[in-house]
Amino acid sequence: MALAEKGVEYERVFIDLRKKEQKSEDFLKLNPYGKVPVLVKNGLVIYESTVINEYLDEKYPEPPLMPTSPEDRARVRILVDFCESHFHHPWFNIYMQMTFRAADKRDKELIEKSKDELNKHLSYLNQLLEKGDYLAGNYSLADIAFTPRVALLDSLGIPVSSELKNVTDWIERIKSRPSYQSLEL
Ligand SMILES: N[C@@H](CCC(=O)N[C@@H](CS)C(=O)NCC(=O)O)C(=O)O
Repeated sequence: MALAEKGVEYERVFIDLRKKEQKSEDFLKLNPYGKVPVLVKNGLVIYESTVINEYLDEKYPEPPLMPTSPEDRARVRILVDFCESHFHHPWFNIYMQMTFRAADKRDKELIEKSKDELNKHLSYLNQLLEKGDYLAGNYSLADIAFTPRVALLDSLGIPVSSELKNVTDWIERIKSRPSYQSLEL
């Protein structure tokens, strides 16, 4: 989405996680962590989505995906970290891992616990969204960080409560952006 927002041309290379292609010798040469995404550009290799997105915002400044003041930038970074360290890990990740398992091998208690925890985090986002259309002022890397997670909630069986109207509207707002539409998911 960051690439699309910036209007940078790119080629997507799909890595099949279920086939563990991310742990292949060739892939590990790009990212020793064995995880997607990785940005490859004329021999330059960058991994970790937060680092990739900040690189893209610095390299292609228009349109900006970070605010200008150090204080507002810190706020965006806190939200990106919240997404990574509290929303994705552990709960979203646990939930996703469970759905990868055969139905009889799923831990139902853990599934319910992760749904509850994710909903608590969504309530917090709902509060933040009282102040505006996006998480931290203008559309930013904070919204982008959450996109691959929140866009999947419905299809993963974690419907966002209708009480969290700010969150449902925000997800629709993100999905209606040309950058999201261009992903051809
Ligand atoms: N902190 C990393 C996390 C990347 C990550 O967890 N990627 C997942 C897919 S969303 C992955 O590649 N999982 C496969 C694996 O861990 O083997 C980032 O933001 O880039």
